[in-house]
Amino acid sequence: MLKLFTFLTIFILSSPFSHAGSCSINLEGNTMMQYSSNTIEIDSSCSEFVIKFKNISTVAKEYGGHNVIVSKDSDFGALTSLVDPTVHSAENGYLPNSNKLIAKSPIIGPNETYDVKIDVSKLNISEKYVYWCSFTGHWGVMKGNLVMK
Ligand SMILES: [Cu+2]
Repeated sequence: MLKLFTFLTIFILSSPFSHAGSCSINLEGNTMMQYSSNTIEIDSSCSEFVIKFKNISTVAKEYGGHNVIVSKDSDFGALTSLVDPTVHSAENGYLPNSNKLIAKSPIIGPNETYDVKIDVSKLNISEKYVYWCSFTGHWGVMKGNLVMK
């Protein structure tokens, strides 16, 4: 009986209903070039959605920092081709300004955090969105899907 109760408690706490109305999520980037989540669901009733990003890697920012870029999946190829650390600063995610960038953070180093704020009114429920790290060589692995619910 206790086991059943424990199971039900865990089930209820982890069900999507208990998170209804949450307009933020915690996301980490680690030493293995991995995000802690490969999918982020955004409640379309949110006006703003915040990805609370933390770099938990031990690799120095200039050798392998992390960030979060939000874009349409269809713009991913064009945007990654614009990444150039010799021209653009880490503060700008090694990217030029572009209206294809829906949200972005600077490249951050170990134990640094950044709140990536997404204007949900810019998102379309029928479009495919992705979030990815614009440190050169990272986005092949550090890429996830952003899903509107
Ligand atoms: Cu990275």
